[in-house]
Amino acid sequence: MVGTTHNYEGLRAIAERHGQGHLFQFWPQLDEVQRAELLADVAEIDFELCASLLDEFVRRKPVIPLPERIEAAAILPRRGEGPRDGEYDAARRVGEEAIRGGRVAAFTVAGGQGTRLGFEGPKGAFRISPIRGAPLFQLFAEGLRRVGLRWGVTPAWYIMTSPQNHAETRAFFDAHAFFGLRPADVIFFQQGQMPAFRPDGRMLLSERHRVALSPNGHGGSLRALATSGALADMRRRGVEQISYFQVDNPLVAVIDPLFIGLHVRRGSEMSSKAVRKADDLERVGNFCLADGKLSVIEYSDLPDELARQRNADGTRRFDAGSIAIHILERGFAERVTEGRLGGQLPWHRADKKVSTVDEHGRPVQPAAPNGVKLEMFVFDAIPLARSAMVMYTDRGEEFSPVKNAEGVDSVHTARRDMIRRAAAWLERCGARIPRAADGEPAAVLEISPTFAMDADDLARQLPEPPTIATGAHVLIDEGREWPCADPAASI
Ligand code: UD2
Repeated sequence: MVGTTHNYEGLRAIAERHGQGHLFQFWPQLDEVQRAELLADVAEIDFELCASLLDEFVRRKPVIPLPERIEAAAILPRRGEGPRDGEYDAARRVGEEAIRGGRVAAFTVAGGQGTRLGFEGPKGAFRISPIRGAPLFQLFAEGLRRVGLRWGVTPAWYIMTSPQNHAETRAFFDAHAFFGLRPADVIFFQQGQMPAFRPDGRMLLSERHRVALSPNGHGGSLRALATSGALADMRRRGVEQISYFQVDNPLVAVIDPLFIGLHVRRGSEMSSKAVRKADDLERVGNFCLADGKLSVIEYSDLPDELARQRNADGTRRFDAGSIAIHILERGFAERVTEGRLGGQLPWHRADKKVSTVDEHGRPVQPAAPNGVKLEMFVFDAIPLARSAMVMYTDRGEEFSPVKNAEGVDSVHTARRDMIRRAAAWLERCGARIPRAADGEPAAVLEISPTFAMDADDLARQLPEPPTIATGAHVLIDEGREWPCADPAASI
């Protein structure tokens, strides 16, 4: 292997110096290919960074001090009512102008492993739509094509993968002809990784020749945008605003002119969408003012008595849940990622079961958490913004994540919510929707995002409302099938 010896000596010396020489304990028994893989893993590790985190986060459980003052944040409404009417109309126009000018790009964080979903493969390849079985990536691609049809410019799309799913994600787009997008406008890049540690600070091997590495959290996206050259590519293309969303939300509006326009007009560097929480303790981050700064406090960190607090009128005091939809100004992303440690956000510890090997190199599947993983969260960038805003959106319109195989935030609830939203849009266009006794639509409905991006768009497109019979499967699309959109794949 070219350069193996040199790499070996250099990397082993760095590992030894940081007390991690055991990563090489099986070296004499490894073949050439395995040695190269181990060296590639070790080369990924930022030993200095890891060393600086061990005492605070790994050897003991970090005590994250709560801010002294936690107050409710001011959240903009979804619709401009009364005096806001003019502002919202103007903002929508500003957003549309930015799109037409090619100044907006989409950005999907798709590096996570869909472990909870039990799906083998990149999560974006998961077939979710109720009739066509269109995968998540297809729905986002269709949303972008709709933007292109409406405003003449199809935004570039940046997709952050991880080393675990990068090749498969690219192959998936290739196999499906990029869902009709120009391949040059879909840019993939990989996020960084962190090793998992034993509680004593030693890094874990997942196999005799592999370090237990895993993605460093969606907060790693900022640094990855910079180091991959994606930010430079945006600059070349004239992109100024980045529309950020997670791969797991089939209802997301990939590009929302109103949201972009409000963000631009208010001079916000990082903007966010929120939904009203379903209950006091819903497992979403909470928007609040932490010592006067707009921030998100994870549900697990917000004391219960605060989560349950009420305003004088009975409404929930901390009611704005984070749905991980943001606009980042490109200049802001550039500013926070400057320098060697640029883009570092606070680290969060998670204790996890990590497959490893024993001292003889035999596989060990732990029954209880044996490893510490460290991740960054993108919302921790919000307090770094000179100016930041949050607006409410409607849950039924924009948020139904696919996280679990069953139960809450599952495949079932996401499909149900896609059908509910299609029904609401069709009703707005004058269609009569048959309903079951429990009020749910008694038909399977799907609207391709290429056909319409919201209810108004649908009204503009539909010559007349369709007739929908009980039990019917109604697909409204542009009449073209992409290779994976198998019409027989009705789910
Ligand atoms: C996240 C938020 C939660 C809420 C919820 C909305 C955190 C800690 N919590 O919950 O407040 O907004 O989403 O759905 O963020 N990802 C990567 N690389 C990584 C890790 C994750 O790209 O290293 C992506 C992943 O592919 C997915 C997204 O980030 O698209 C969310 O990850 P998650 O499922 O771990 O987030 P979750 O459910 O803890």
